[in-house]
Amino acid sequence: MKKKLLEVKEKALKSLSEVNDLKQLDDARIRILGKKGELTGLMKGMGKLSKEERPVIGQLANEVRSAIETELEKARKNLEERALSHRLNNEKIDVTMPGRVQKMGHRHPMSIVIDDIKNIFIGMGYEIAEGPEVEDAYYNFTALNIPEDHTARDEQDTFYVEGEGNFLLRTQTSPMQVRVMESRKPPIRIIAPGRVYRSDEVDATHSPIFHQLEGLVIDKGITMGDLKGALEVFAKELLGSDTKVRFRPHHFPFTEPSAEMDATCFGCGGKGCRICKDSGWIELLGCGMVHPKVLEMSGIDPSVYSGFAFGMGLERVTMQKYGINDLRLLFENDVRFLKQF
Ligand code: 2U9
Repeated sequence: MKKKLLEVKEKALKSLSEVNDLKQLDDARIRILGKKGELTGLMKGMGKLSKEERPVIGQLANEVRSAIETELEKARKNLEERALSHRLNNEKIDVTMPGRVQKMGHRHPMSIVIDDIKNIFIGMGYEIAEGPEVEDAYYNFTALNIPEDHTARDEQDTFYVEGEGNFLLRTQTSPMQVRVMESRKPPIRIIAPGRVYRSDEVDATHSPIFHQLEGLVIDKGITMGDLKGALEVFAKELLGSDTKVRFRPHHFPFTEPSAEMDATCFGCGGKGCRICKDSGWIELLGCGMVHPKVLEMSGIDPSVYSGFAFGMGLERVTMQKYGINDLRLLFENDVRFLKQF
């Protein structure tokens, strides 16, 4: 047994000194120390030894094993160092090769318009309020004075979320303003930009996802005069200082009175052109004085405070500003389209 052990050791050390790569080293390890390896086989036979022999041979077997393991480790280090220096010698970097040109990205036209509008309102002292796109129907409809039987609540128009509660993908950014009214005392002066969702088929003017920007101002003594002043300044900053605005009566459940605001066309200055379909005016936004019931529901006393609100569809503003005639172009992210702005 002793002789056999010493033979295995000698053979093992010899074959380890001859290995040329990591694969050969691994093969040798398995051949010697593996489950069916030479040393393992010998050690399994130790059970047959006498009581006296067992500890002596056992110790020798351990010494042999540890000598082989030390040698294995040494050989592995050697081979790894050899492999590294081989790579360092052969993989030289050719510093004369031309670099890879990184293609520059480009801001999306919607991002440009959203940032422009945000900056105009920040300049007038408004804060930006952002919030959840999955909303409670209370914030999206009820708190905005939208009746239970209103068509906007219909499943044909709104994406409801299955499960407990009455959750939906917000159809407007107004629930954000309700959240701000509930959580803060006036004066409030905010804009809420963001993605909104309506169950619509896709075509040149409709998409189930689009972007809105709404605003809300609440304080003591806010009047329709404040609304007109703020929105006229906004239109002049966005479309040019020669821009004029006009207000037409309208109806929204959350504002009373309500109006739509048109601006003189930035394409022709009001003379009539392709952009304004020869009318000289472009429809820019909806607006109105916040309905007293809406204030009251969010805990603001309408006998002390009043406010105005407005809302615009950002795709439409972007398409008008850049003369884009198909909404789908804004969602396709085709670089040939994007790099034009
Ligand atoms: C609260 C109270 C009132 C937000 C408003 C509009 C008028 C409006 C449309 C423009 C084009 C939506 O994207 S669009 O289809 N919006 O005309 N939005 S007033 O009024 C509010 C909001 C929140 C608490």
